[in-house]
Amino acid sequence: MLDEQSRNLRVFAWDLYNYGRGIIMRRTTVLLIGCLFLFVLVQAGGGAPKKQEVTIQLTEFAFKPNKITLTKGVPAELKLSNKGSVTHEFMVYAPPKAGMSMEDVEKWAEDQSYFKDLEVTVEGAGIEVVGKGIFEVEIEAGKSAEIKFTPTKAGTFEIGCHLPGHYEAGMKGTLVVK
Ligand SMILES: [Cu+2]
Repeated sequence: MLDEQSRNLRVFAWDLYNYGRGIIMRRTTVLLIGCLFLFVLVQAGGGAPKKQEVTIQLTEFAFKPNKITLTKGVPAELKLSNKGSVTHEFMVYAPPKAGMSMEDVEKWAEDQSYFKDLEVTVEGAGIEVVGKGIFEVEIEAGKSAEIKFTPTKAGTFEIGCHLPGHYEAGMKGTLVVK
C-alpha cells in the first residue's frame, strides 16, 4: 500500500517535472522568437535613415549652407537658425523663370511653394504650427525654428528670403530632392 502510494507520488512528481519543463521550453521558444523578431526589426530599420536633419544658418544676406540635398520620402527636419541681426525668412519654391521682376518672383515664391500641399510642422520660440499652406517661415534675429515635413516631390528648388532687399543682396540657395 505504501509502495503503491510512493510510486504514484513518484509518477506524479515526474509528470509535474515534465509539465514544468514544457512550460519553460515554451517560454524559451516564445522568448527566442521575440528576440528574432526584434532583430529583424532592427535590421530592417538599419537599412534606411529614419529622418534627415539639416541645420541652416541665416545671416545678412545668405543661407549657410546655400545648397541642401534631401531624400524623397524620408522625414526631414530643417533647423533654421538666424545668426544675423535682422529678421529673415525661409521659403522654398520652384526656380523662378528668367526675366521675372522682383515683384513677380515674390508672388511666384508664394504660389510655387514646395510646402503648398504638404503637411508641415513649424516649431520655434515655443510655438508650433501644423498644417498645409505654410509657404514662409520668418525667424527673428537670434531665434531658431524647425520645419518638419516629408519631401514628396523630387527636383531642384530655390530657397529664398524675400524680405525687402534680401533676395537681391544674394539671400538665396538651392534645395535638391532626390
Ligand atoms: Cu533675409
